[in-house]
Amino acid sequence: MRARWRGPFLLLPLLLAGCSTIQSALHPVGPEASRILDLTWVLFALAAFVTIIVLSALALALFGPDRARRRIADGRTIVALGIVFPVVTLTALLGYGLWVMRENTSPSPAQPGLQVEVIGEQWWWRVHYRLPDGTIVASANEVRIPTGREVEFALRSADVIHSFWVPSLAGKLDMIPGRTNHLRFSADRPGVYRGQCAEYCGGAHALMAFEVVAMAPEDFDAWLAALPATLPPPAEPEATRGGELFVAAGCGGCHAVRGTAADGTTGPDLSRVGERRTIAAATLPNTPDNLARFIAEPSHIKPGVLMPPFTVLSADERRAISLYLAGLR
Ligand code: HEC
Ligand SMILES: [Cu+2]
Repeated sequence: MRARWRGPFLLLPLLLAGCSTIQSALHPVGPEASRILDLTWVLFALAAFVTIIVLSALALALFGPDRARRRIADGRTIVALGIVFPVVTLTALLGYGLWVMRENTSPSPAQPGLQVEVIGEQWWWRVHYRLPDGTIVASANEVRIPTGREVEFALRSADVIHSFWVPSLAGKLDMIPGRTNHLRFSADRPGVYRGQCAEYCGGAHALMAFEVVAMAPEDFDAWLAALPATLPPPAEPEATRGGELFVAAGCGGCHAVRGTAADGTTGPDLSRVGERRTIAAATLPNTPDNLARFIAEPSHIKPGVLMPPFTVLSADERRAISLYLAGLR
């Protein structure tokens, strides 16, 4: 292969990365995302049709016979194709687009299903589940939902504008300070669907992602019912020591673990951090090693992060804390 052709070929894997389906508006997994994909194809088809008409008219105007050129320059043609056609089609598309949006952004109907509040923070997601009895249970950076049931999201922001977007499940909706936006959607099949903040919100914006885990309804109900419970203290001595260090190091000033002295609310709730798939807003897989690395130098993993480094702790101490956290499940 000649050298100058090699560059573009080396870029191909980058394009193929776009074919992954975990975060793809082209692979909808629920009725809301399907409606948006339909809208996309209608817009695409119409845009292609208009492009063909415009290019044909251009070709005719440049190279066509005199009769055709006079036709195109005629006032009636210009009014029909230049004014009437765009006004009619754009009005119809606007109506269609508004209908698609209204369907899942209007507040819930009479019978509300599961309600989840998600609050965008620089640069992570605070999650509140509302239990059937009205209690609110905190979590972060991962939202679990039952399949086949509509979930109502109340979207807010704690600081600047963020945007909540899970392409496989629904359209994006901004999280605006001082206001609550509503979004409803459901997932057809169990799976993990990635979401990403879709509005630039400062330094670590690109590392502000989360995951929606759709579970079979029975599994979800059992999980939600067990969520508020206090976990038994860890069995291993190293994890027990980690729990003591967690409090002693002051982690509890910013993080809460239900049933312990740690009740801070500045950072993500860590009551069940051990069962989450990722840490630091879907930046790293959740393993004890990664937890220990993150605790030492969070800003090496996530530049700009609002958690201070804990290099004052020894490697053994960080390991003990990471084992304690990994066991919170
Ligand atoms: C000054 C407040 C503050 C203190 C003190 C603090 N953290 Fe954090 N922590 C944060 C913030 C803010 C985040 C969110 C970072 C992000 O993802 O942008 C965070 C994130 C985390 C996460 C990832 C959570 C998740 O859901 O992804 C872990 C684990 C964690 N902290 C552990 C600790 C431990 C252990 C300590 C004590 C050694 C500690 N933190 C002390 C503020 C703090
Ligand atoms: Cu953002």
